[in-house]
Amino acid sequence: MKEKANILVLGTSGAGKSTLINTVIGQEVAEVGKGKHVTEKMQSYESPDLNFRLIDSRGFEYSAVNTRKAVKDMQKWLKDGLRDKKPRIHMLWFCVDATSQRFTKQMVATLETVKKAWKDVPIIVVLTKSFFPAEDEDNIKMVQDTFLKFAKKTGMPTAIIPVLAQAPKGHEIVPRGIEKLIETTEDNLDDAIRDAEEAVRKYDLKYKRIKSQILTVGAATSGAVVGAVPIDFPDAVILTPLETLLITQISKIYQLDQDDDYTKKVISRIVETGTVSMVAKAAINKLKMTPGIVNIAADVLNAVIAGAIVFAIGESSSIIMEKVYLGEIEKQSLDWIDSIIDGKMGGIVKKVTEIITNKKTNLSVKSIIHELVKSN
Ligand SMILES: Nc1nc2c(ncn2[C@@H]2O[C@H](COP(=O)(O)OP(=O)(O)OP(=O)(O)O)[C@@H](O)[C@H]2O)c(=O)[nH]1
Ligand SMILES: [Mg+2]
Repeated sequence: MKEKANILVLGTSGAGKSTLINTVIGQEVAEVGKGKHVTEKMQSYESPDLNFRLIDSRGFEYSAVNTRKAVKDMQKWLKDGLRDKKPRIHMLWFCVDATSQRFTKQMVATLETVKKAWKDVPIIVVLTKSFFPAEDEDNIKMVQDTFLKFAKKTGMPTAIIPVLAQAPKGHEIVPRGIEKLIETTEDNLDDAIRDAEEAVRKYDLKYKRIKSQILTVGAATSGAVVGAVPIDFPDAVILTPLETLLITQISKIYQLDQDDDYTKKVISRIVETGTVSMVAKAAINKLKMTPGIVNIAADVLNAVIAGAIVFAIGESSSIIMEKVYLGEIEKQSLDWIDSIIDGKMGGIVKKVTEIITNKKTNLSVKSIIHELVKSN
């Protein structure tokens, strides 16, 4: 049997999330309240007839504090799903109370915050409590307009569906829209599952990149680098132990097998190229001859150069290890490693030259690395 998709049901407090879930599931599974804040915890519900599970959530807007907590919880759910720490979310149902006839900038902002870790997660907007079909058109337009006007990072919803989950007592009005909601959801599930797969892959790479960068910045600004001066470039070997450690740590982030011969070869090639690279030497010589550089104290300049080299090595390692991790490499030759390092090294030295020439005050390894991170 196919694995069920997971749908996170969001919306303001009392919008009718739990009522909707009960109707879709076909049983009174989720607790429903009367304008009170009923659903405290997130819980998931399923039916053998559906290819998706519904996860009920705590509503927004009950109070500012609660909203913040609810948003944080949901943001975390989505993110943990991308990291396979929690069930993966494939779609959002965003419930908007049609009787309130308002869908605000604030609601879009809240939604965007929830989606931060995965901004392209598909959304279906459910216009709950759509008692009157005559109002559908206006309500749909209101939601569309608000998205168009205020959604900065979020695209348009996959669909906007008016739903009445439960007939009001003593009225002729009958439930509607549930079939269409289920059908639209099921029709979009395959795409949603594929997109989630891709989002998980991207998130994993981004996470690894960030972790590597944190290590790289730490190494580039460490006392060991600053203390490695004066460094005459041919003697850059002084940096080797620090670089080897950094590269090894980065290879661990990319889960490379430390006992594997290929991993060992890759690591030593990065150290070799990174410390004795002709490109690096040429770039640094050029940097040292840049007009204005003479005004900088030799030890500061050397520390900055050493920091920039370590930074370039760390950043290249991350790119290189990512390729190894993804298997996007040719194993016969290691020349591809050199071109990545040379490219990075050249780019970074150029950037450092720019920074130094534009800003001659307060030059330090920290400020340079900070600028490099920003421009990267
Ligand atoms: N008649 C009718 N009432 C509805 C419908 N949907 C929600 N309600 C009513 O609206 C109120 C709130 O509904 P809930 O389903 O508890 O709303 P919720 O979004 O889960 O609320 P919280 O869990 O507090 O965030 C209840 O009194 C429901 O009976 C509907 O389709 N028809
Ligand atoms: Mg509820």
